[in-house]
Amino acid sequence: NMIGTPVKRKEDPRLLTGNGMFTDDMKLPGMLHAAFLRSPFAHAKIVRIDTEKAKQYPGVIAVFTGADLIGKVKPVPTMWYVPGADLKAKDRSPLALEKVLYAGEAVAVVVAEDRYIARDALDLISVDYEELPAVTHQEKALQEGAPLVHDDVPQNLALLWKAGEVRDEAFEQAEVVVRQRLYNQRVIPNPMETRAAVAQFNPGSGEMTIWCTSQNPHIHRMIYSGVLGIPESKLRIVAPDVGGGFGAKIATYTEEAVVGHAARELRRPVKWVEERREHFMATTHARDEVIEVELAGKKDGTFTALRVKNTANLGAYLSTFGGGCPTIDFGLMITGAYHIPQAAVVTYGVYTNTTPTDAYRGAGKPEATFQIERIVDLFARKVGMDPLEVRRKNLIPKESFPYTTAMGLLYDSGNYELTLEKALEAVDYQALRKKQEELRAQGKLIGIGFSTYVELCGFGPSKVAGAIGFQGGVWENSTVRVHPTGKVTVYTGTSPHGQGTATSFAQIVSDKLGVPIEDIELVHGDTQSISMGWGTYGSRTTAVGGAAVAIAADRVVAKAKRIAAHELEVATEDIDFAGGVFSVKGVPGREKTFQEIARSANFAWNLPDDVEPSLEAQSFFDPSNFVYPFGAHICVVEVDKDTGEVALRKYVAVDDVGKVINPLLAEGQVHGGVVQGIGQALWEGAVYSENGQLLSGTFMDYTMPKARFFPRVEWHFTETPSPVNPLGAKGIGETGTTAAPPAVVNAVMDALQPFGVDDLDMPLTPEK
Ligand code: MCN
Ligand code: MO
Repeated sequence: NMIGTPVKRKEDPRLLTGNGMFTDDMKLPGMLHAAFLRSPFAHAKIVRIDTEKAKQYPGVIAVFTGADLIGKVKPVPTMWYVPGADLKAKDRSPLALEKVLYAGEAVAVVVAEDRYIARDALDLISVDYEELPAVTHQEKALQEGAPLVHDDVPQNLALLWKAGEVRDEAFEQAEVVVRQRLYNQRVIPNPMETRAAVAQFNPGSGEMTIWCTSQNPHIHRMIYSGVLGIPESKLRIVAPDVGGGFGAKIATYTEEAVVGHAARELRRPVKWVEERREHFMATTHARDEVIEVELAGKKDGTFTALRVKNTANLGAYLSTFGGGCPTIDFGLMITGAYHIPQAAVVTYGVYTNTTPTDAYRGAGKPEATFQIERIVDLFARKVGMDPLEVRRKNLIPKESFPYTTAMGLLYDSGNYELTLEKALEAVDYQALRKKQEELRAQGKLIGIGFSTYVELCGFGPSKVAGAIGFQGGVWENSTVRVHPTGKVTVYTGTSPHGQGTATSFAQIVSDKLGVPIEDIELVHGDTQSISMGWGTYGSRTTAVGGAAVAIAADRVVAKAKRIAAHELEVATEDIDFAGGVFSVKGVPGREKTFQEIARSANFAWNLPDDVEPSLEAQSFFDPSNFVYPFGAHICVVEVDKDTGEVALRKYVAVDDVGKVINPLLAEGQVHGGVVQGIGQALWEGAVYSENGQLLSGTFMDYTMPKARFFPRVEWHFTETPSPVNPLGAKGIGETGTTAAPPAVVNAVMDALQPFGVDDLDMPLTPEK
């Protein structure tokens, strides 16, 4: 069995020997290079743009402004339209027209013989701006008299969304109510590879190919097709090797479309590679939600009602899925892993003069988990109970599954106590508390923090998602193709960019077909390879894409069995298939290998009459529900009394993602996710000046987590299978960023308890 085995990544030998092919590695004959001029102001009128000098610069081929693109490149729309959400969506002009709405917005593009010339020529474009007052904070933007980001959107209120219901008495008559205002700060996703695009146009056929750093090429094709006015049949989007995305490469941006248009207009390929400084401003940011939470309950520690208000900063435009993160993704998960009979949420999505926000690893679920896990700790403090006991009292018990939450989601499976008990065992909880007391007596500030989370992922069950307000189906597509040699190519509509999917999918296929992993290749990230696919995000690739692969492989086996039966001159029911060998039941030695059948299927001179040639099958898989991974994370910290520095002493993660396909890759996902989550808790945070300048615009000012900050992240897992896919697998890609921030903040607040400190905003810097 390959599933469950820690197979090393098939991808690595190629990447580690420098044989990867990233977008910036592409060199096409006659290729030109683009560079974007970006607004230095957060909010300004463009009075005049003079590009003449830049156009004269030797080596410059063309300069385009917003006005040059009118009628040629359409505005880029959002994909987030939810019935019932009062939405004022603003499509994005590919290059700014009359006004710029955030520092870093693209104003013009230079296309030149090389990237240095293009970059130099940017300095020769002169733009007269008339600066306007800017607003960067969502609560200020909502106030009367605040500057308007879009003149026709009053109060800058881009969207208003509500769900759930709580009766007023639930709070008025409650024995205990705790309230807290939490700020889930703005973070800036930084994959190793910045964004990039290469576009090539064939003026004879009208066909265009865009290679770009995409997590979802088919969605990009769908949107760019409309934006560029090229039918999907003539537009090909390819994601070559992609160096990480973390959600920031889901959105459909404007630069890629502009590069495509430049290639069409100039009839030469055009490349653009984002600089890191540019990336900080031009690629979507995330989180930035002011969350006011109220939890009602009883003195014995039982929760009775939850009310949440989220005021979310959407930035200057509504990014592709920017509206989804603080609404549905966040709002439906507010009750977390607890039985809370009543719950309600309201989200105000606000335009500001900042970079648009969109998904970042977890996309709404980390914020939901943060608010519930923090308020649970504050509740425990108020009723004078150990946060562990409050959790035990309110976690949805095993017997209650399938369980419908107050927000209307169906948690179809779970065993929350199991992961909690395993985590307690791993840290030796009783002994740890005793040790904490001893060290406290010596004046040391030790804290223990919990996060018992549940996450929604595996997008998505199209019908369920449609019923709760997501529009557009998200299912998955796979073809398993067997060549005459018996070697296998698997096609998927998912688009991995670091997760190791070529390995995990090969494991799935290997178990089904009995073919060695080395004989199985994965093709992904190319709109030409399959009809439609939905990409990699929302930890959906294994649970939805992997399931499609498993089903297609089963169909291959079913067909191969019929061919084998024909060749072995028995009925199909009399054929056994195991370990890559078809054999006749009860007749030792009468057998055919999978490879032999692959050859006969393709050569086809001896097939049953009703069997078509070739050995290949497809699956379009749309699960019946989301998947709900869960777990318990425990963090131990020490706060230095003199410097305020937080040191991580221990971190234990116990996750249940159903069947684990590859424990080595899964553990890697947990390490990466936890580290990013702790990054948000302790160090990361975007900072804007009052007038909208991004002050944390380089790695000098924006602290990324570093390996030396961490103890070993200890990982354990339990396996409660998901009932909604044949693998029983749930997603693990975002569990770390979802669980870790509250575990760390709860631990630090526990450490600071002797000082009566209840809450501090992330990041928990020494200064705070
Ligand atoms: N896996 C497993 N068993 C399971 C589930 C997953 O063994 N039951 C392993 C598989 O090896 C799989 C990997 O974990 O390849 C992640 O699978 P899954 O949870 O299905 O998530 P996706 O493949 O859909 O990846 C998306 C997820 C998201 S949403 C973000 S954001 C994120 C993340 O993955 N971005 C990443 N992890 C990342 N890892 C890297 N290196 N780079 C990114 O940009
Ligand atoms: Mo993601």
